[in-house]
Amino acid sequence: MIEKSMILNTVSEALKYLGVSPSTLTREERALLDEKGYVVLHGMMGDKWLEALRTTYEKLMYEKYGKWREDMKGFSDTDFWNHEAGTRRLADLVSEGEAFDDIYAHPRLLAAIAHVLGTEFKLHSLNARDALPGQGQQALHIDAAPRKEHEPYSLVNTAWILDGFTAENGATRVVPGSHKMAGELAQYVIDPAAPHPQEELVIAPAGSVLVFNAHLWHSGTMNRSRRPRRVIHCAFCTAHAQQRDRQIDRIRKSTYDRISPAARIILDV
Ligand SMILES: O=C(O)CCC(=O)C(=O)O
Repeated sequence: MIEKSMILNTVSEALKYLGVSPSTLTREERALLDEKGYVVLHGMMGDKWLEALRTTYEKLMYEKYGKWREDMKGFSDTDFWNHEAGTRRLADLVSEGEAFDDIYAHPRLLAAIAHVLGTEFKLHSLNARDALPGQGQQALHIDAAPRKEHEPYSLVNTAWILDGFTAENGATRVVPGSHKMAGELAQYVIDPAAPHPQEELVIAPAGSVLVFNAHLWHSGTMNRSRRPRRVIHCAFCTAHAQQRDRQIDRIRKSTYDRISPAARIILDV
């Protein structure tokens, strides 16, 4: 248990106090991150926490879009950096509810981030996304700036799966190994909107977390079900990069006071 008054100065110290070490992940999980560029961590959210996350998620979405309905009309998102018609999105959830506090401080998650980025990292963004029925197909893309050969990775993204990913409901597609390809995706793929011959659809139960190197080619797919497919995306960048949402300017005092010193280090506040 970390005392609220404890002084931690670095991510390495924060990881140590959270009990994170390389062996927090299995050898196989680490190998999947290295070779395929992604791994699904199972059983990350228990039933009670999942319910709290879904409830908070729906409350915030209700405030923004009104009640979710299967026949809801597509809308274009006007206040989110990545406009995407037909998709409910929320940005910067850090100070939007206690249920989110344990996401970016989860030891297994942090072990995965440290495996890819080393111990000099911080939260980049904490957002939510779910496509309405009949919507959500995206072109393959990467979330990080293109990397030159031999440059280190700069960003890792994660999808906290609140509704199990199925073959029908718009699961994320990924192209295994593509994180190793330096340069622009357009150098390799003529039509990023088309199915890719090597793509895999990530099928995973609610409560699990997809961790993927943000240089991995990936995209949302169309939600062909009649239900929402809700995820929270929690991304991490290297320590000297700019956060998507600069927490030092944005965090509410009540959030700062509530979270642990280790979580504050991860948020860079
Ligand atoms: O939600 C997903 O399945 C992926 C979303 C994504 O890649 C994006 O919005 O950039």
